[in-house]
Amino acid sequence: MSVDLSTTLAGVALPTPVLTASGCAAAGRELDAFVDVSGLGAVVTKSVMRAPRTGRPTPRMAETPSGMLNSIGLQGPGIDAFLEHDLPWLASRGARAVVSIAGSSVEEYAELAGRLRGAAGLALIEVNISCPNVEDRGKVFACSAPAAAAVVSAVADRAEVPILAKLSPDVTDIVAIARAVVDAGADGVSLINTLLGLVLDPDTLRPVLAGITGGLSGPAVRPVALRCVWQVAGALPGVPVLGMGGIRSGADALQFLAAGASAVSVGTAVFGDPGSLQRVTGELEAELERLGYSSVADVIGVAHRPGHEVAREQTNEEARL
Ligand code: RRO
Repeated sequence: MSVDLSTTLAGVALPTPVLTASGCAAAGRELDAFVDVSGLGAVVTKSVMRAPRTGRPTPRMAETPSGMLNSIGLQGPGIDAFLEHDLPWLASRGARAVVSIAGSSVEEYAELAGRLRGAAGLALIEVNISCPNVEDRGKVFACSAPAAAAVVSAVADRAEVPILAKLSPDVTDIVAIARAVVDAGADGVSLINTLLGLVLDPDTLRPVLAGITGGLSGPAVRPVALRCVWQVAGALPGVPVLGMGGIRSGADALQFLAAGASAVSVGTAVFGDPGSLQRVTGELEAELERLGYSSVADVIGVAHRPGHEVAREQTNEEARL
């Protein structure tokens, strides 16, 4: 049996449901030495802002049990250099680009969406309204439904491609935020950004990160991410979801699809294993086959269907029980 891995995310056809995660593979160039980026579902680029940025001081990463904390602070080349060098390179490689944009005001997001009009290779825009590493926590648009909606509405007015709003798990009710961004014009949501965390040095008892707090990612956050996907997909059926948070195997990816994601991003796993995107894709195919699914489309959201039957045959051992 062969499995049809193709999927559709906010109306955009993708050959596989496994994408990079924003911030974990820059614009794909370095990753291309390990995996053919044109074979990925898409490359989700590091959030780009209007101007170049050096980001926060070092140290900017700290290891934690089953995860890591980052405090990069939106380092990037700025939209001019991105449009000149990064996006054309992805297009020349035949990769689909999901361009993540970030701003410090509604106007900056709108300008970025305008600058992306007509860009070759652009499949979707991911509107990053949930970076935890901004100096002013009051500027995390995704922590307020009206602020999130204002950004998304301005981007939707200017964008030529479907837009996904990337949300933060650090809220009381993620469904309320998801509903607000969809009502404001988002074509789907990306769930989730990192969780705000802190690590202290055991000897100095001072924060390890120069930026003090940072975003927690990796397997430690996976149940939180899966819960967010489950809640949003359950409350807003039909709203496309790109799921992410600690995925490092095909079995992990399958959980997100079953919870309602149409595609997934693999992020932190790439740092330790640059080949993980290809491995996760292969493992996902094997898992689908093992469970008797002939296509990714058939498994999306199945966890919400009471009494759904997994299609696979019982193993001999199970039959004996
Ligand atoms: O650059 C960062 O520090 C960063 C961003 Br923009 C984000 O969205 N999430 C994160 O964990 N780090």
